[in-house]
Amino acid sequence: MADPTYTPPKVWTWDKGNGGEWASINRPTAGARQDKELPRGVHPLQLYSLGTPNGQKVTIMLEELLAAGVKEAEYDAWLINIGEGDQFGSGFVSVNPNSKIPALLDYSGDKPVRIFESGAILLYLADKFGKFVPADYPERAECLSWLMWQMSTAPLIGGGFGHFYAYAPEKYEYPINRYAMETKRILDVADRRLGETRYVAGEEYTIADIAAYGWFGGFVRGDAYGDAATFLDVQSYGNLMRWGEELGAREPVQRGRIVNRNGEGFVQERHTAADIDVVLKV
Ligand SMILES: N[C@@H](CCC(=O)N[C@@H](CS)C(=O)NCC(=O)O)C(=O)O
Repeated sequence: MADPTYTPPKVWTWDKGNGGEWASINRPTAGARQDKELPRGVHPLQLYSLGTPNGQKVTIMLEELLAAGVKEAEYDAWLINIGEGDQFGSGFVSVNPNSKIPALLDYSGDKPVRIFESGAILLYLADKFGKFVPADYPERAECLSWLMWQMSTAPLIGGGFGHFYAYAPEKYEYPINRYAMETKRILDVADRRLGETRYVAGEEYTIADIAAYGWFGGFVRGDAYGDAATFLDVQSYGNLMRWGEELGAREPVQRGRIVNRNGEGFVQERHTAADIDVVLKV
């Protein structure tokens, strides 16, 4: 049972046994924990990821690019098992010093380019291929503003609400209330915006939608954090539901969502389109 009268000590120290779903991999230090090279496939784009909300953003984007006819967006997607600490291997850390999926290497130029942070990867791919981001201002500013907004909200939804609602060793009322309120406020921002425009950044489908769907898609489908959609009454956000159902019906979204995940109906690693086709039976 948590101590309800906890008083922080003058200097914080790490309590290894503090429990919770991710306790075994969490440490208060950065950097590589073991030597481990990353695998490399045949395509210029090498993605190291896991099909979490942040990981799905990138595979949805790559599938959208391929569906739009961009053949150069062919990619190898390697599974990084964050539960087993793959993100702390030396190869992964050299691509993302922050040890979090997703991370991308682009070998198409003279020198490999590394990109980490899902928002940066979306923008890199959008700019590289000239798709899903407006070229001109003010539309570009609107798209980037909503993209950054999404990036800023994800830790509150995932690290805040999702952690305390689904993963913490006990249900604590204070943080669940705090982050449920904040998550509902964020859902309301999206709902109001989608009451004004068809897509998040305006009338065009952009990387702002792809980023937002990674997180809101689970609430719209009702598969985020157990029954969190009921707890947060997500059905009441009519504009968000309309948008989420439209995006969920897009074939590239359905393809990207299943990549780098274990289990039936999912694709652990993607190296060709056929890896996904065979699972979706298309
Ligand atoms: N802001 C980062 C967040 C990435 C992130 O939090 N990734 C999580 C999975 S969704 C992760 O790799 N966690 C592993 C860890 O914390 O050790 C992004 O959007 O790329």
